[in-house]
Amino acid sequence: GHKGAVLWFTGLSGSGKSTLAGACEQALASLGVKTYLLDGDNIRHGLCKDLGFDESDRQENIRRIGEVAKLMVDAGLVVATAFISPYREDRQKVRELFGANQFFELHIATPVEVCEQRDPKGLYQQARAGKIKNFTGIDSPYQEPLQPELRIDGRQAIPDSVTQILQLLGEKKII
Ligand code: GGZ
Repeated sequence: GHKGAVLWFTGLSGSGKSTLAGACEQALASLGVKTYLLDGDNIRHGLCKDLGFDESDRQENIRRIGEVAKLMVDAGLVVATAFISPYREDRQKVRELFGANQFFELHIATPVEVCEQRDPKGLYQQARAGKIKNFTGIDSPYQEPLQPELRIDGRQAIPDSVTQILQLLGEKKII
């Protein structure tokens, strides 16, 4: 058996958080853990499709995702979320929805220069050209977690990061 928990991935666009969250979901599923991945594809196109990227819309985005994650954790799932979630206060409010050892803030720490170099969707280039406003890391802030449960170097190999995260979940008696 396992307990419900949320793996709250936070980091810049292009940091690798969605890839890593997906890899964790797969690894957990193969261990027989009931998991679900919340990311931009299933949230920003549905529940949060009315929201953009100014500060108040990001705040509301993270609030809704936190509430959905809470329902899923109450149902016993290990939920992985992959959103920039750039504001410390918003992440703290989500943390407060959960009990001790239910909320794992995982900072995917990839330098903005590296994210911009990767630029898988060409968004940094568009932000530099002024075609996208309020782009995180360019003209909108990213407030790094001060005390995340784990800070992961976004440049290391995905399987190594997955191992680190599963080890933490084991230590905390989630899985
Ligand atoms: C940051 C933006 C923006 C702006 C569109 N700033 O790399 P992606 O494309 O797939 O991930 C980014 C995603 C960020 O959405 P989140 O819901 O994670 O953001 S937040 O937690 O701040 O609410 C990026 C794309 O949406 N995108 N415009 N201005 N990222």
